[in-house]
Amino acid sequence: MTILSLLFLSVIVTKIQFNSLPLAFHPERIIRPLDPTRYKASRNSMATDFKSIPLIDIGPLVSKWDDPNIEQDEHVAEVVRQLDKACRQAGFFYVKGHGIPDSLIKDVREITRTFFSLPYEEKVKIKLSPGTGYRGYQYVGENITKGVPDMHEAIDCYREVEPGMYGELGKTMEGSNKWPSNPPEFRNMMEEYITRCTDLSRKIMRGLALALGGSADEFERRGAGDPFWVFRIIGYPVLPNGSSADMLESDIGCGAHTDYGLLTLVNQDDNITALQVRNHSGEWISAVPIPGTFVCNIGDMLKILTNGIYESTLHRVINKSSKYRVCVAYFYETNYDAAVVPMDACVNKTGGVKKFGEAVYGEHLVSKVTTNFVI
Ligand SMILES: O=C(O)CCC(=O)C(=O)O
Repeated sequence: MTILSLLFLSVIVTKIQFNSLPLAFHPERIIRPLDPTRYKASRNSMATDFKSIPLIDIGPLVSKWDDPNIEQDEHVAEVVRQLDKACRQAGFFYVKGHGIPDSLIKDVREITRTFFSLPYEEKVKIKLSPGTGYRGYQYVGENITKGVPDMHEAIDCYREVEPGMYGELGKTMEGSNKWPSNPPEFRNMMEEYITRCTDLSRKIMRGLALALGGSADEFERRGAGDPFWVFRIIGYPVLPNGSSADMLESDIGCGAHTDYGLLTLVNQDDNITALQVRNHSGEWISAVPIPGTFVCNIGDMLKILTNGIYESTLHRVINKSSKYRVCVAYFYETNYDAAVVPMDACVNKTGGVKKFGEAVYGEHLVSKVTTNFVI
């Protein structure tokens, strides 16, 4: 066991640990009033003045991810070095050599386009509401970012939460996904895709664990061994002001935000540039589509764990094109009930002061989800 392993042990408190102690010892961790401002310190993305987003061939990591001698492989070491640099400088990177078939990546986008082209009455059959655990279809403008309606429609999905699974902490998110029956193959295809994205994310997280000086399966053993996931199937309509230089705030497809968890995999249309990432100077850098790749980015939980060494960078989406844009975003998270604090090793590397307080992932998610919708 490495020194970092021991440090991880002390910083991520999982459900098993909660359950092994009487609730009275730490009731504030389980039943705490939700306070969206508590994580404010993790907002203000800084990153560097990057002008472009790096592309990393993660092939060696994908093929060696479960090799017990992975740490000795020089090709993996090069991937790890590039991942580390990208996460420090931009919090964003593209990956190729990821092993998910190109045909599946494209089919997922095509079936999404087919679903969103259906009449409203058909789409609304799987309507999102608090009663569905915030799962299902949301119409254009229903999702709100910082008080402004987002110009997109979407199907939101989450890993299933069974009744009582996480007590009070899980109540808001209890439910199973609302899949459309039209197109008929939608559910099977998306479920296969989610499984593959979960596997791929685990592999990339192994690379990041190595980059931080831990053992490859560090995150799995210390708070992300039973990862929660979020999955958003998104469509951005063509906007009336789309081609004009002065777009209105109300024309933004998805307002500036950071992601909640550890790692996001974005599967975007090949021919429309719409995703933008903010650098340290406040410039918006376009994540121009690179066919066959995923755009990956770091979420708030990884920023907290690394005491800000890795960035959860602000990003937004503006579809200025004359085409309907599709994006399928998979979010790999910690365990639902993981209590995340900066890792001692990262605190030591950043001047010895913890920049963030504890964040219980499930609370963080619920505080965002319950303020995200006009419903
Ligand atoms: O549409 C995209 O490219 C990204 C969407 C996104 O940032 C999100 O859903 O959090």
